[in-house]
Amino acid sequence: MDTLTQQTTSHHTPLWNITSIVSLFELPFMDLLYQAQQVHRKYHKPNEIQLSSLLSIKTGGCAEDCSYCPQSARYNTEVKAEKLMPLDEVIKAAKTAKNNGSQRFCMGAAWRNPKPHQLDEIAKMISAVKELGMETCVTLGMLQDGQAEQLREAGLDYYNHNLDTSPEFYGEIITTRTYQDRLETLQKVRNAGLNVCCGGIVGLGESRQERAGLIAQLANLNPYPESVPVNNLVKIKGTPLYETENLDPFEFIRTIAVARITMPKAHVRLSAGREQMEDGIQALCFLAGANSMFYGEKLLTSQNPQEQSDLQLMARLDLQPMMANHA
Ligand code: SAM
Ligand code: DTB
Ligand code: SF4
Repeated sequence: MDTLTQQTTSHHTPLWNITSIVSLFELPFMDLLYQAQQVHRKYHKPNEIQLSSLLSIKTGGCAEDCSYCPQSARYNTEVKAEKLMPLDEVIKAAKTAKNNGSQRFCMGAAWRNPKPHQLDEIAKMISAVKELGMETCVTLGMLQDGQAEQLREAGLDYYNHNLDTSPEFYGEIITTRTYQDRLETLQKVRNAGLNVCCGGIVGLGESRQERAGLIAQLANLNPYPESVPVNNLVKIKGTPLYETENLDPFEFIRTIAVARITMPKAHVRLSAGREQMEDGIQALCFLAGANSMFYGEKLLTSQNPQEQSDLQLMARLDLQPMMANHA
């Protein structure tokens, strides 16, 4: 294992090293999927899928330079900066998501980190969504001491904060915050007793070794995240990664399978990128162990499949929505 990985996981003996994870990626595709499906069946109901809806409560104008992101103020994309959404609009969107069958409501803000007065507003939103009987999740960037506790007291169930890619490739994608910053926020979330939602993006131009490096980081978190979103890069015009070459969809499926094997109890979420993905590929993602997805026609700023088409896909695959409160 390289030094950086060792440093960042030095609080315990790493369970997974890069070599063993690369070996999983290198298995014959059918063997890998078979192994992933066996692990999946041991820990999860094989025909259930967890549905989360996303809402961008603060869109655009972000100070960070994440080179995939349409919300960074540094890139000229179609996303325009907006103010924090008022509470009543958030409640309205959450009610709609609930009526459509979603069990978790995730609110995202395009911030480097939330300021204290902003966190007070977010706390109100969390409490209101929680009162509707939904699971709550937010993704607000880096957190200061005490902020995770404030969110937890408001009724937060999950905090999403992604590692995005391997420590080695990270510098090619983001320069305005470090890998260590991300690990520190994740530790704060964990210490506050919140569930951790942490994953990454594939198709950024990283190598297989680097995809394995991301999975190693996630799987070696102690404990590993309860929820692991695997995003396929959505290429947005105006972002530096717009012209990145498409990743072979089977390599994306391999990444899901390796996440499933290394983090057996986690909810592995087939996240961004489904709108651009054929039904057959999505079905293979579910076979590889994905048991969660974003439901609702919009992600944060980009399109997700229409509810009706997802309901049809689920019916064709005999997948049932997971019941709330046991995720
Ligand atoms: N601003 C906060 C932060 O980055 O910590 C929270 C919101 S941010 C948009 C949440 C995550 O969305 C990112 O970490 C990234 O993994 C994912 N994401 C953003 N743009 C994406 C894209 N074009 N394709 C796939 N995933 C993307
Ligand atoms: C995550 O891992 N993926 C979601 C959620 N967490 C916040 C965001 C995907 C964003 C895709 C690009 C967009 O719609 O702006
Ligand atoms: Fe900002 Fe989050 Fe987008 Fe990075 S991913 S530019 S922090 S909104």
